Amino acid sequence: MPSKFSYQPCRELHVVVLGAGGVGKSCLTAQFVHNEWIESYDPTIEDSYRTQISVDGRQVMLEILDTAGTEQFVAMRDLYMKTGHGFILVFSITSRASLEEVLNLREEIIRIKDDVKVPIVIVGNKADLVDQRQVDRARAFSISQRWQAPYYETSARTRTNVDEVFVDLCRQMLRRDSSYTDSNDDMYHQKLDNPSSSKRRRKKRSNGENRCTIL
Ligand SMILES: Nc1nc2c(ncn2[C@@H]2O[C@H](COP(=O)(O)OP(=O)(O)O)[C@@H](O)[C@H]2O)c(=O)[nH]1
Ligand SMILES: [Mg+2]
Repeated sequence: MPSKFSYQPCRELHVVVLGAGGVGKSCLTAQFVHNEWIESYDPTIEDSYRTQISVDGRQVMLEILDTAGTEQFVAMRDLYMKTGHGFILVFSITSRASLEEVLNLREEIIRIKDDVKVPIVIVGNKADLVDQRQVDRARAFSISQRWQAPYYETSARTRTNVDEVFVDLCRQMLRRDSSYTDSNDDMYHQKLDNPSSSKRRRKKRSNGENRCTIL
């Protein structure tokens, strides 16, 4: 008789959410991990979350670091950038300055990782605030094309494109998986049918291979 439990290797991938203060990093992370909208976060809180998702039939354990622009963070930034497998670079469509910050962050990531093909998703958050838009879509798309990194406009408030951002990044990271897996040290087996083994998430809708998504 087949076993009640199936076992499958679960890849652990480290995601770092970066961007200027106030762009919505914590709100996006909370929407993705907990499916909840939290109006106001302590901007100095930096936290990490673990959540398991299924992407194209593969189980992935995501360790998501929601960064905060605190002084300690500046000191630790190199470490996060070194250990992160994929990066979500968030700006707010209501702030041109926050897009400039994303440009700087990407430079820094590439310098530290010494890898121009590092998995990145560019996120223009607060897309619900249409009247306050300061960043043209065309500008963001041209950066997306130059970097060959997908661009999504999201709203953490309405949960628009939130899952899509994380799933896209997962796909990119999985594609590069072989280069991360020099050893099997961080591979482990997880009892998939045991609900207590991790926070379980709904299976994500497949978003095809669209590289640029707008509302
Ligand atoms: N309208 C709107 N406000 C948002 C959105 N995301 C975040 N906010 C607001 O922006 C502020 C900063 O969000 P937070 O996630 O703490 O930003 P962080 O500093 O990047 O982590 C909060 O007041 C949120 O309520 C969004 O998509 N739409
Ligand atoms: Mg925050």
